[in-house]
Amino acid sequence: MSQATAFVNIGDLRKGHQALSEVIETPETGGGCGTSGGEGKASCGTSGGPDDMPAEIWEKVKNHPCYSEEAHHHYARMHVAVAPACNIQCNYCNRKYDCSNESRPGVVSQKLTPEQAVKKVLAVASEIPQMTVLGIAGPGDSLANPKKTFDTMRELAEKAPDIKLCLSTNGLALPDQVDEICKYNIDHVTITINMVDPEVGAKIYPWIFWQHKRVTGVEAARILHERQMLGLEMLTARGVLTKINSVLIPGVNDEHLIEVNREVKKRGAFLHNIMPLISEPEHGTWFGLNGQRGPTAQELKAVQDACAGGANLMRHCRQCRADAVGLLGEDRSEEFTLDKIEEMEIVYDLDKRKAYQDKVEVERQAQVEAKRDALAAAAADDGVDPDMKVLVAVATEGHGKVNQHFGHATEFQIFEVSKGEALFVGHRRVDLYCQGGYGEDEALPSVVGAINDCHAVLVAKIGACPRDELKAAGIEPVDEYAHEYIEKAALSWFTGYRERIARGELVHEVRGDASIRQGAYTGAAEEAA
Ligand code: CLF
Ligand code: SF4
Repeated sequence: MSQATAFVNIGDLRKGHQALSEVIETPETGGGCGTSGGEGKASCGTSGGPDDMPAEIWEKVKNHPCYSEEAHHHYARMHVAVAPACNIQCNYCNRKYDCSNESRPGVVSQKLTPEQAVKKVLAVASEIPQMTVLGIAGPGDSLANPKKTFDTMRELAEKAPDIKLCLSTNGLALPDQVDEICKYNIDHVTITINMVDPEVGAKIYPWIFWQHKRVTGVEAARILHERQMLGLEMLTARGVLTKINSVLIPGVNDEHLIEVNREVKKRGAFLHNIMPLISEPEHGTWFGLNGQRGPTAQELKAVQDACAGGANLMRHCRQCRADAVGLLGEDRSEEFTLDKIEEMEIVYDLDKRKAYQDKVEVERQAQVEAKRDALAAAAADDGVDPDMKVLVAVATEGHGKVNQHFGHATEFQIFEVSKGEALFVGHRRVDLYCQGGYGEDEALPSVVGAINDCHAVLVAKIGACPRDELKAAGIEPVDEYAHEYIEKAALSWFTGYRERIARGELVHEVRGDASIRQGAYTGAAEEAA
């Protein structure tokens, strides 16, 4: 791929965008992803399809759950924890927990040797045919452990040729490893870039380990910044797709991330993933222990929106563990512990995997067509404000459908719906409401808090008690679109909502802010199901 091709993706920042404070104060009906559009293609660029990018790039992203929002409903990834060491210190990281580069706090249950990792990948691939991507994302830095990382990648490139290889790094060692990355066809590289100004960087990174010694302060941040930019430019020149992860730290780098977006776009980054800081005292991080808070849902969305406007912005990141397995948002790693793998019959059957993925593509096409039909229906003039946008929460366990009971949801997907679009704009983790057949009343306020900016919640089923409480909070529980495709369901509900406004049955009101749940337990759904 040419260098020029790599630059097609992150679009222009919204021209003359508002100050962040203005964006945050804008009611959600007037702000949001689509509002910043209108100057080109939809701002949530990862929802792009084959018509939005060159064929060779579509081939690389179409079944990568992180690089394509649409793919994440259908395809899974896994991480192998072969890289324990790190060459820098971030103020949001406590290695006892995990790598915030690419994960939520939570211990890695088992660190693996490359041999164990390869065996685990083949075991997962034989059981989960929709697992299409293997990533190395810690628990330290993949490139601070180059031998373990590349030994794993080399064997997998031979033994599992249909699996895409992916890695994540803080970028310090990246320029030295670009040749190795290309040698094993690692087509997707994530660099965590939280600043382009070393003064800002000094508030995030207390030290780096560089050329056999520890470097601190602004000098450390300057070296890290230069290595990150150089590594990004080198990958772009070699045609490797890059994703930039940025941790949004209120008061430290929030407005600065707009500058980061501009700089990484200039250097050919494919995607920018702005994630909320996860920071609780019990995580033992410097930020957590010193009272640094994470952003609210509206603060996060405001920064993402300010960076949008044609950009490929990732909004579906789940801040995975470094040993996660499954669809984004689910974690099946417990099914694949080393002792369980020992007892498994591992049959890596390429034909079987391909046949399954062909079926997924048929389903995916049906989802695209359902959305197209629903958009046509939503376009009719109904006399209501044509620019109205609302958020809806959706309970789903995959396949792009509204197919989960309210009480079984450990996260809700958030879609911004207007007459012209139904866009994925994020997810909210929640405490599980249903605990073994009965509702956990204490969990309900936290669920309501997590989706408090939404007008409706679309579910497969919901009990009377949570239904009443949601209504009382001004959130409409909707189960009439059970098992329909999400975008179609959201657009159909929205069309009906507008019709009720047009008939004078209800008055549209702006919703409030929502809270971002920190490190919710995501494995509980299976237990409850
Ligand atoms: Fe893993 Fe990262 Fe590759 Fe994805 S995760 S190394 S790009 S395969 Fe994905 Fe997880 Fe977010 Fe990372 S949702 S934390 S962006
Ligand atoms: Fe932790 Fe990752 Fe930062 Fe290293 S790069 S300190 S492992 S968050």
